[in-house]
Amino acid sequence: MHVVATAGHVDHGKSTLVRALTGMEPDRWAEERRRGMTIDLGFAWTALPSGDTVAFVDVPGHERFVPNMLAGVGPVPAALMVVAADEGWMPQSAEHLAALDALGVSYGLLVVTRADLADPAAAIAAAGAEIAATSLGQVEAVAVSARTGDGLPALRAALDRLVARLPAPALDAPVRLWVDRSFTVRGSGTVVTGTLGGGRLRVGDQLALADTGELVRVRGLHRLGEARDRVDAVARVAVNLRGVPKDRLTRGDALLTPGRFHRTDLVDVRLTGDPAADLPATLTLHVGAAAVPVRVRPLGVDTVRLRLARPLPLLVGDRALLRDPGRHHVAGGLTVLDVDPPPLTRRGAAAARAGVLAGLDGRPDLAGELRRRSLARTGELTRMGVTVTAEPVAGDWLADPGHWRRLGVRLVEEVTRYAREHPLEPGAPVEVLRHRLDLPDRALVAALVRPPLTLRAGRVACVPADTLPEPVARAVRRVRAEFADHPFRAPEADRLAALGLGPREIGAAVRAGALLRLADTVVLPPGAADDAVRVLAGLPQPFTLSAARQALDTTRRVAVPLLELLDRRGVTRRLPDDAREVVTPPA
Ligand SMILES: Nc1nc2c(ncn2[C@@H]2O[C@H](COP(=O)(O)OP(=O)(O)O)[C@@H](O)[C@H]2O)c(=O)[nH]1
Ligand SMILES: [Mg+2]
Repeated sequence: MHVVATAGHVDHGKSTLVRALTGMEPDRWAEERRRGMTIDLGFAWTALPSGDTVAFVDVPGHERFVPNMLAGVGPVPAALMVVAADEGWMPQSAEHLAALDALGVSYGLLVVTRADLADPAAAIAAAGAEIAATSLGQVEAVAVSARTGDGLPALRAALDRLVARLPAPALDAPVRLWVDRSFTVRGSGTVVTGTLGGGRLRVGDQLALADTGELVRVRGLHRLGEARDRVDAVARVAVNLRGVPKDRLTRGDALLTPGRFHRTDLVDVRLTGDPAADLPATLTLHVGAAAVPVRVRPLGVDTVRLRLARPLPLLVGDRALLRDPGRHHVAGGLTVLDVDPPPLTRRGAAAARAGVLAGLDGRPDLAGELRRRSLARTGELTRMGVTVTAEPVAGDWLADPGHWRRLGVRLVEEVTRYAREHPLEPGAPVEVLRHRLDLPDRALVAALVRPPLTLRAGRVACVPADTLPEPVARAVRRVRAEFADHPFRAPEADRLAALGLGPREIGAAVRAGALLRLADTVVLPPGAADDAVRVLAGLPQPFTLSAARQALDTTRRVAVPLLELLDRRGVTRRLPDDAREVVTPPA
């Protein structure tokens, strides 16, 4: 299916044309039929000669209903510009064309209607020239009379040529269905309709409501009035939602594939066409079927920041339109450049931002996003419309390669600096490093650790192990000298303290391999455990604690934890009667 919108001045025959092509009544409201004027969007469809189906979104032409017109045109990629042969180019022809141009609509036809009332040549020439100057470019023109039926077969053939040129929809794309109508059906509950431009919907799907993220379930789907289990883009679709209260959804809301869109109330955009120098500070942003008041902050020559009155699920590259509702006039089109722009708080930030935006074109680009953001989560980027093809550096984090290399260098510097500042600690805590490198996640610190860095017990150290500070090294040498005659006689705690060896210094010496620690303040020379096994292996097996103590020439204060250490290492074994035996004799 293809979807095409009408556009053009009021009373130029848009609805009559849709009626003639489809046999369906696009004006749904009694008031519309009574007044003979389209107020809201109308929907109708027909089969073309090729067998393809085209659905029409028929829009109102009256200037009071331009917001309705924009809601219909917003999600539709092609338009029929309708001009009456007897009236020619009119103000609303111009505003509708400006809207199509602002939205970047590039597929269309010129249909000159009421050709039974006047020679269509002048209207074709005038309208053709206006259209050629827009995003639509040169379009095919067809003159028709809905009254006589003249030109309708030619128009059907031209429609076939038009829809054949439309780009194929991305069926694997996430769904963003802009709601253009919402109503309740007795027994079914809430139904919304919209133009599905990409992706596919299935009965049973879970979708997120764009304004709150609330999850809802698809209870039923209709396409061209028929119930379906599945509807693929492009399509006009009616979605019956389970558990959604009446009036919960209105035009401009959206149904989304959960987790795939970034809701934003702040965007940086490029104005297209000839942006007015004196853009009003408040305007209405029209995108998809939504219309939201925005505050405009100029940044560069053609770039501005928009603060939206409520968040919308926008993507980089989205086309939208700014309109001045007071002055009934399309102020301009725009392309969304950034849906998650940085705050502009520092002095000069706006100018710097303008410089960045000057280099953006609204085409989502992974390398560029990473260059600007340095680090980003995969999900964050896909939610902005960026296709992620790079491997994460850690978890779901992606990094700009240059930034990542610089972080690796800085990490070594920070670890070394920390070791200087805290010589007694076994390395810098990951959290401290995360903070110093201003990283959002500890996993990133861990991922940056590579030789000469090591990560152990939540700390990053630089190998070779940092040498002990001189006073500690000196104290350790003194202690070890005192072991010379009685290698298993550990100095008392106050002796260690007198030498300047408190728990932290002892810890540093132990980690440096300069001492063996049995308990808080019970230390031996580093090879003492192995020496002890050699001594104990010479005893009659099994041996008692007392025998071990005597053989080692030491006290219970040392013998008990030393034997426990050897038990833990599996070189001695404790028997049920508290005696021990050496399991693995020393080599
Ligand atoms: N003679 C003639 N009248 C037409 C033709 N198309 C539309 N009209 C009349 O023009 C008026 C406005 O048509 P309508 O379709 O409501 O215009 P819209 O506002 O553009 O939708 C109606 O009175 C139609 O009957 C045509 O081809 N020939
Ligand atoms: Mg109409």
